[in-house]
Amino acid sequence: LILSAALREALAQDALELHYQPQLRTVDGKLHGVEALLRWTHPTLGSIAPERFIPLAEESGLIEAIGEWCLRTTCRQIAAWRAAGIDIGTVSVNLSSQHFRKRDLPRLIAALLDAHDVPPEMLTIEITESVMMDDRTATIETVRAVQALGVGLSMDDFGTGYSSLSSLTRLPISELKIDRSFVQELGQDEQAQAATQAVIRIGQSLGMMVIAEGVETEEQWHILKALRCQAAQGFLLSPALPAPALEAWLADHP
Ligand code: G
Ligand code: G
Ligand code: MN
Ligand code: NA
Repeated sequence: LILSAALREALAQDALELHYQPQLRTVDGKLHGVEALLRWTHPTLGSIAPERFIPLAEESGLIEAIGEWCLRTTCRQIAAWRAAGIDIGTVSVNLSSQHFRKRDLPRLIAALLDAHDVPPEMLTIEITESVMMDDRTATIETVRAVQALGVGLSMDDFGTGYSSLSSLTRLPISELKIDRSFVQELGQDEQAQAATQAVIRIGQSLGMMVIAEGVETEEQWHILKALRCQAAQGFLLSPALPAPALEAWLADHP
């Protein structure tokens, strides 16, 4: 309860930060885009992991304001990169299933894209299968309305939740993210590798972009490339970085 009050205060004081993790195409190692990841450094407790404060924000209802802050900050950052002539590809933002219960989410996204003159195709929204668990028709309609804006929709942590296949066909998903629990087994476990290969094929046969998460070794990168997974992100390539550090990283990785 105390931590959620501190989080509320951090949001009010603009003390949250977004860091951006590069996603590289396996075919040529060039930038596909970046994923925006939330960071919170508490003045006395230090850095607090999103695994800890996101569930707290979801329970306390603060998640809506946090998601809105992430969308606004991302649109502002995309505008700054565009103004500086930096080609960043697509920028992905994580939203919780609660956001899709609100029918005004598509209007909010449309207003932010418009205010910052951001082309909709530069923005991707990452959702998890929990959106499907929430089987109110309003949720599905909201997801469809977001997609209708021209924004990309990505299924995060694919393969770890429930009803994986039905969520891919019932929602207008354009991108699939292979969870790092699969990636970590590549080169170690044949079954996990077969499962990863199957996921890549499913994504491709549905016309989706497939991105692997949590790539930490050269071996994982080469296996993903051989399996024709289109893009990957992970500590091997780069952690999530503050915008200025990402710009420096990009200058070093043409
Ligand atoms: O960045 P890190 O690996 O610590 O993120 C851990 C978890 O927190 C991941 O599941 C990630 O999706 C989630 N997360 C990170 N940033 C955000 C965000 O802005 N919104 C939501 N809802 N989840 C986030
Ligand atoms: O849930 P989501 O996939 O959105 O979260 C991505 C999380 O994974 C972020 O918290 C990010 O910091 C973390 N992450 C990014 N790259 C790696 C990696 O190579 N290994 C591990 N273990 N975590 C990673
Ligand atoms: Mn994600
Ligand atoms: Na994930």
